[in-house]
Amino acid sequence: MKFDILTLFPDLFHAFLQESILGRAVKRGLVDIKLTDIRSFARGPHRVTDDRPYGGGNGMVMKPGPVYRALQAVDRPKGKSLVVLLTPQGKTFEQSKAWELSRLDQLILICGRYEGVDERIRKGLADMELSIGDYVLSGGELGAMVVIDAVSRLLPGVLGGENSATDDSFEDGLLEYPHYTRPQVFKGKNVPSVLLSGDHEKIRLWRRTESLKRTLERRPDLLKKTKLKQEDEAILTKLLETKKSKE
Ligand code: 9D3
Repeated sequence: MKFDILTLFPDLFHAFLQESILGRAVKRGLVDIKLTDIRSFARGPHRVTDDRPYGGGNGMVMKPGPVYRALQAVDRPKGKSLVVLLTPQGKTFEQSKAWELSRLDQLILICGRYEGVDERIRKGLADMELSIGDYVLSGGELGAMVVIDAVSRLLPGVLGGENSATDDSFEDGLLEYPHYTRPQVFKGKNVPSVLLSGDHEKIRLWRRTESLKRTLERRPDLLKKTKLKQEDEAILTKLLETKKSKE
């Protein structure tokens, strides 16, 4: 898969792109990432990329011209390609969208800066607008990194085990169960004995119960979205009963 990043701050990406999993994927030719510096498409001796908003008001607006020309300079080989604008007004990026994007041949990410981008970029050039959540960032760069990270690890061969990605939290709509590794006792705290029992069915049930318990406590919104199996429904009913009797 080819990622193209259009940004005013290409240097922000260098360490990220060399990071272990992604860096290895690039070296193995599974992903190809190209940075385009929007400023190099700006005109005039000062290469200005922002300007004052028509109608007045605070803050600056990203000029459409440099972004337009940067996008035109992006190589678009045959295949499925999409232009995504990272903006606080976009739909919130989530795992289902990561899967959707992972089926593309090319993902072109435009990172907004300043108070916002000229509306004609948004409407004319972008196929989709994405936000990464309800908090204020300084620009779209961190958003682009989040999208690249989440999408690239879903591509075949990028993670070690082929199934690694589908085992993750959110893939079945629940939070993960607690994990433990050695030592068996740490600062006086023991590993739950069921995990040492060797009883795989008991361990599976314990983990499923802990997953449901956590999701119920911390992210009840996820439970509403996900279709639960009959076993999960039974566990959940029990959990809700014990919860009630504690109140
Ligand atoms: C004062 C109104 N703000 C809109 C919510 C202005 C504003 C804040 C932050 C305008 C641009 C930005 C820069 N942020 C992004 O470009 C951005 C972003 C974000 O701020 N939060 C979550 N996801 C994203 S993706 C791009």
